[in-house]
Amino acid sequence: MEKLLVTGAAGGVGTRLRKLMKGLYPSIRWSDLRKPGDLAGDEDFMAADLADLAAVEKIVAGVEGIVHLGGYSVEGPWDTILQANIVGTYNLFEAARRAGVKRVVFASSNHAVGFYPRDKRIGINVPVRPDSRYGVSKAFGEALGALYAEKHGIRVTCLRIGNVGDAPADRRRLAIWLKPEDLVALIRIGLEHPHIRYEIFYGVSDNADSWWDNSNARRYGYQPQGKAGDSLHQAMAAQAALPPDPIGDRYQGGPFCSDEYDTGKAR
Ligand code: 15L
Repeated sequence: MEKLLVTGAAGGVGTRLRKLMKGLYPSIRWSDLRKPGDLAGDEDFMAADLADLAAVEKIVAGVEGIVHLGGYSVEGPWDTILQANIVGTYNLFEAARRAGVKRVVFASSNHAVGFYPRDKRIGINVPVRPDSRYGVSKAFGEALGALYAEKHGIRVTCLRIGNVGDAPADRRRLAIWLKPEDLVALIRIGLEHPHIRYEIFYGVSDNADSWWDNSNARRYGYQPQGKAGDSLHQAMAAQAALPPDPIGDRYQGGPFCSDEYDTGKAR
C-alpha cells in the first residue's frame, strides 16, 4: 500500500490514528468534513462531505486503499444517519470502484449486533441485530462491502469495533474495549493480508469478559495486546456512578438498546 485515504480524520478514533499510523505507509491522505484543529504541517488533508459523490471522488483519486471511519458515530436523527452513513458509505464504495481502489477497511460497529443479550457469545456468522438507526447503517455498510467485494473485487474488511479508548470506561466496555494499537493491527491486516477478500472481524482486544468469538481475526494473525481486565477496578468504579439501565444492561449494545425502547407498550 503506497497511498492511503483515511476518512473521519477529525473524530475521536481518527485523531488517535493520525498519531499511531504516522510513518506506517508512504503516503496517507486524511479527510473529514472540516480540517482537524490539531492537524500537523506534514499531514496531507482534504475536506469532503461524504454525502457529495463528486467530493468523495476527489479524495479517493489516486489511492490504493481506504480506511473508512467517516460518518456519524453515534445514534442520531434518521436524516443525519441517512446522509452521513448510508449515502456517505455508498458514495465511498462507489467512488472506490470507479477509481480502481484495491482495498477498503470499513469501520463497522458492535451496534450492528447490539441486541444480542450479554449472556450469548456470538461470532461473525450470526444475523445482524442492530440496536439503533446507527447500528442499521453499520449493517448496511457491511452488506455494501460484501456487494463491492463479490461483484467488483475490492478487498473489504469490516471491523465491528467495540469501544476505542485508553482504558475500558465501564462494565460493558470491559467486554468490548479495543486498545488503539490493536485497532491499528486490525487495520493493517485489512490493508495488507494477501488472502483478504471479504471479512468481518470484531474490533476488540484480548478481554477476558468478551462476548465475541474473534477467531476469524486470529486466523489472519491478529494478536491483540490489550486486556481490559487490567483496568477492572477503575471500570467498575466508573460503573457504580452510572444510573441503573435494566434494558441496556441486558444487551450487548447497552444504552443504544434502551434509548427509545418501548417494546411492551400496548399497540
Ligand atoms: C460506537 O460505535 C460509537 O462510535 C462509540 O462512540 C461508542 O459509543 C461505542 O460504539 C460503544 O459501543 O461504546
